[in-house]
Order: sequence, then C-alpha cells, then structure tokens
Amino acid sequence: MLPLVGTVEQLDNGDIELVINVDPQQNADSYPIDGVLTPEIPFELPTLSSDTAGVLITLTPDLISSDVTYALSLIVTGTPTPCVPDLLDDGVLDIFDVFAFLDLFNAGDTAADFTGDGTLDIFDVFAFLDAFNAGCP
Ligand SMILES: [Ca+2]
Ligand SMILES: [Ca+2]
Repeated sequence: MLPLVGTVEQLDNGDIELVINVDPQQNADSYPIDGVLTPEIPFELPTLSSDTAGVLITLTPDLISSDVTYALSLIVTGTPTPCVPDLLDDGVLDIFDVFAFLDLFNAGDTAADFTGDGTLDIFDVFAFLDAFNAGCP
C-alpha cells in the first residue's frame, strides 16, 4: 500500500487546494530522483452539494522507495578433479584399491607407474601409498 498524506484547504479566492504527498517508508532504501514528473491524474471529487468537481493532480515524486529481493543461482561447470589412487573408480578409497594397485604393479602395467618415470619400482609403491594416504576431496 502506498502511504498518502494530504490536506484540503480553501484559499482566499475561494478555490480549493488539494495537496497529496507520498510518505515513503522510513526503513526502506530510498533513492532521490530529480526532474521526474508523473502524468497528470484527473478524477472526480464529490462536493457537499449535488455538484461534482473535477480535479487534476500532478504528482512530483521526491523519492521512490522499494524493497528488492534477489535470488541468485550459481552454476558451476567443469570436470571434477580425478581421484588418482581410487583405481577402481568407485568413489571410495579402500583396501580394494590397494589390491588393484598391486595387481597392476605385478602385471607390469604402466598404470602403476605413480612416479611417472616410465619404470616400475618400490618408489611407485611409496607414491601410490602417499596418494592413498592423502585421500581424495
Ligand atoms: Ca576405490
Ligand atoms: Ca615409476
């Protein structure tokens, strides 16, 4: 609801002056605007007699207030970091990944080359165990 405050006054020349002010909410964020005029608003105003007076109102806003609520959606795209020691790729680091590493190592599979030097040796076992102990995000 737009709070309106107004007065009706009879001037010395007999004219009736109607003044309406918009009372912005005190707690709302307010932004002053200059030079903005609203359209003139005509409406009928009943009088005490059987006549009806025509009134033309021109409002000049001093302030426009509003409450604004924003909704924010954050969409992240990309590829998740692979969990290297999760050799069975089941999302869980457990003893079966250790067994899988040992099977690869014993088979001479380059997938067991955790040091990346092209050879399989005890340092690949240490590198796998280090990665296994470090865990995955
Ligand atoms: Ca696993
Ligand atoms: Ca190696």
